[in-house]
Amino acid sequence: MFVRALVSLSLASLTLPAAAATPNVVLIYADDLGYGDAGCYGARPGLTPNIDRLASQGLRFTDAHATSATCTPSRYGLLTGEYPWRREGTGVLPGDAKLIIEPGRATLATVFRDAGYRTMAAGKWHLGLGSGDLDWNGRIAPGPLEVGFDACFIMAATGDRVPCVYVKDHEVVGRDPADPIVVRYDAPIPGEPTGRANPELLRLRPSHGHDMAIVDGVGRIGHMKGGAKARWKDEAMAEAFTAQATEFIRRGRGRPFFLYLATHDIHVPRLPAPRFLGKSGMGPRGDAIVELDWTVGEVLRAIDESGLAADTIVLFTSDNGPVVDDGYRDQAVEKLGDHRPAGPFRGGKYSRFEGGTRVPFVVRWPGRVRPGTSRALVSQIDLVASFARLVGRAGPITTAVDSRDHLGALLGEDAKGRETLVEQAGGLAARRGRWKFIPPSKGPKVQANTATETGNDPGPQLYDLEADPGETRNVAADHPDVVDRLRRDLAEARAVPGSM
Ligand code: NG6
Ligand code: CA
Repeated sequence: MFVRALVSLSLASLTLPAAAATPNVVLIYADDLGYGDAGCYGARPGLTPNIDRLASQGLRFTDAHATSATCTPSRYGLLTGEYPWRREGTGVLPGDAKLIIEPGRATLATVFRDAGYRTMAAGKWHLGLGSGDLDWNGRIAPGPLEVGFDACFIMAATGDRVPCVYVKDHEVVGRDPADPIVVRYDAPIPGEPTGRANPELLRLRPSHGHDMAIVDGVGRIGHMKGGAKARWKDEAMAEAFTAQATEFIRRGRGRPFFLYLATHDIHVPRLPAPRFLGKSGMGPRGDAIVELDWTVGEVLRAIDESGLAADTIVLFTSDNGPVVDDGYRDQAVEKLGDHRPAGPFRGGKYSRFEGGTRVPFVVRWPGRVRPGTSRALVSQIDLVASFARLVGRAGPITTAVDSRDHLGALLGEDAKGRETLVEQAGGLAARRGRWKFIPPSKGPKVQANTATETGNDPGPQLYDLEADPGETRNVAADHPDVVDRLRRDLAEARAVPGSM
């Protein structure tokens, strides 16, 4: 295994850029966007013109993965280069969770910052803030600024979790000492209405959960009081994050920059700006895709108008696969039509089938990355090590234990990418080339609320993704040797960080 790692390293270094390069890097991280949700991945033409343009000018990957099938673990893996399942407490976090990345640890952001880049996080954070018992009315730290970002404009967790306020650097935006913010997840706040007790106050009804605090007529997860002036408007959120991102880009020339733009779209609650309503013909879920595409267009415009296109890598991807009903009655199921959010793949968000982690992934770097399609197996876990090489960082990042340098694959110089990969949705699954293995597991085969096929099965599952991308035929019984190989792969990965 060690030898294998050495061989792949030396092969990769054949494709090194001649000198360390310092292009700007803009990482657009969509939320819950499935493999099939963009036009360039099979959605109806015209739905996502900007994402499609990005893909036509760049390299579109067909076997790219988030580390996990939900948000917090994928973001943890992407930023630290350590598989989240090695750590307790990396599951979907409540909005009052403490920061789960240790300050001082190397991250994707410190890789760029240490190389002299300006760095910024805009959008969804969902990795916790503070060190426990955070006072939302005071200094909010540690957070993005303590793990490598020079600046941030974020929401703490998700659009459907309190607190429903933005945090800029170390402070809630628009906080008012006369109207202090209180956040609790353990119990309701006396005197505050809840979605459960006061459904008449809701403008968007839940289908499951989402019946605690009511903020702007929408039931959320968790309870909150105060901060009336600081509360976000859901319909203006994409605009708010996009404005922060484009302003950061337009500050432009001089030092190179790294922008991590983690959109709220297309997570629930799906409340896009009024001008996008009805644009997709698929209800608010589709309209949120149109809004996401608008964000991508604005980012590209800022880059192009600043004359930075040739010096800027734009990487567009998503944190996990798609979900249709994620807890609000927003017509997503009724209006889906023949749209297939996960494309040809089975499962979606929360699933160990491919739909859970296989996501859109596009790299544009004009003049450097030849436009086209890549079938290389790539993962967001490798961004830390790959970008570390790009910016010429010396020596390995010892804490990014699972991150490997696959810059060659990301730039289209290596058609193969990873040999193996671990996928996570609660439990783990393994990939080796065309093969996909899901070990036996208890638990429901279908998560009822979201109608997700989880991948759970009491027996071992093996799929040949080349012959059967939709994971419809379990061939474990026909290939005991392959099952054995992938079972050992998983056992090694658990025991030896970086082995897979
Ligand atoms: C679930 C929420 C779902 C979504 C998800 C996290 C309920 C019933 N469901 O618990 O709506 O918020 O967590 O999504 O509360 S993620 O993309 O941030 O991982
Ligand atoms: Ca997500």
